[in-house]
Amino acid sequence: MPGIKPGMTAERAVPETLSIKNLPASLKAQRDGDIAILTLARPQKRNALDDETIIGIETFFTSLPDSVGAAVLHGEGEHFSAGLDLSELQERDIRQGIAHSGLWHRAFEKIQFGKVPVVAVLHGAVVGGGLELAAAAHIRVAERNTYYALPEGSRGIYVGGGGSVRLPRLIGVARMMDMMLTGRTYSADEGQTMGLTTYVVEPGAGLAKGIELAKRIAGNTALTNFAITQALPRIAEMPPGSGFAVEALMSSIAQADGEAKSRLKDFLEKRAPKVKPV
Ligand code: 1HE
Repeated sequence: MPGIKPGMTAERAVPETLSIKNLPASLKAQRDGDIAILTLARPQKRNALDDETIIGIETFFTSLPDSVGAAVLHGEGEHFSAGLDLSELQERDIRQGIAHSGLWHRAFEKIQFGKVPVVAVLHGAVVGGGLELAAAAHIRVAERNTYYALPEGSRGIYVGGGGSVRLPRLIGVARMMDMMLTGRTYSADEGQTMGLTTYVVEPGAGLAKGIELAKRIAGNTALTNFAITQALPRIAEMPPGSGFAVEALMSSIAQADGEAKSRLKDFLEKRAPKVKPV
């Protein structure tokens, strides 16, 4: 089964092709019930991100059918992604460089502030633009062999896929500076302490975990998922007074939804599961 690794249980291993127009050969789209799976499928180039792949990522996340409630993003081969396709970094002038960065910004915005929550499943190298891509997702599942790096410093370039905006929010400016200045790498486990890794799993088990989480997320109401992925990060950046006001509005909108009312009723009438420790 393309895009599926060992570790998936039999009842889960049923993804089918998801038909999305104009996807490049470097991307594969699949569907497993109410979740969509996007696979970086250029393992011979370590899933290096060329322009057509970046445009394809934007196409995928803007074309998801309404019936999809969450997405999983992962990579074929030994590595999640080697970042920017360095063979495309030709003689760009400043204007073209800004446009190229804008292309990445637009595509990754469609992940972070797109239609559905996104779970990135990581393994091997998650470097440069590959780390910027992973940082745009809402949850990161890292197989234990994952390593994070920002080799831009040593290549004489700079992040351009939103890394300066998203990564300091996850790991802080000082850590990002160190990674870029010295080429320091971090493991999946270290990433968990720092805020890059959300879950650590054994090698080969990432996709199954990512799909399990995405299915759970897709079972939330669409309005709650919107509040969590779109309102929460914006409220967190507001001055407290504005944040409290927007939170009050968001929470009143969410609880007024018919689906919320029926879920609360289910709990009160003992039909819904209780919260349990894992
Ligand atoms: C590539 C790329 C790439 C591999 N662009 N072609 N990113 C980097 O600086 C990371 C560069 N890549 C590496 O350090 C290594 O390739 C890896 C550690 C990721 C994997 O090593 P390995 O031994 O498994 O593979 P490899 O033999 O190095 O690479 C296999 C092929 O992929 C080879 O091509 P081939 O034609 O010789 O087979 C490599 O040239 C090719 N390849 N990585 C192009 N990145 C929006 S701004 C973002 C800025 C950045 O992302 S900067 C960081 C760039």
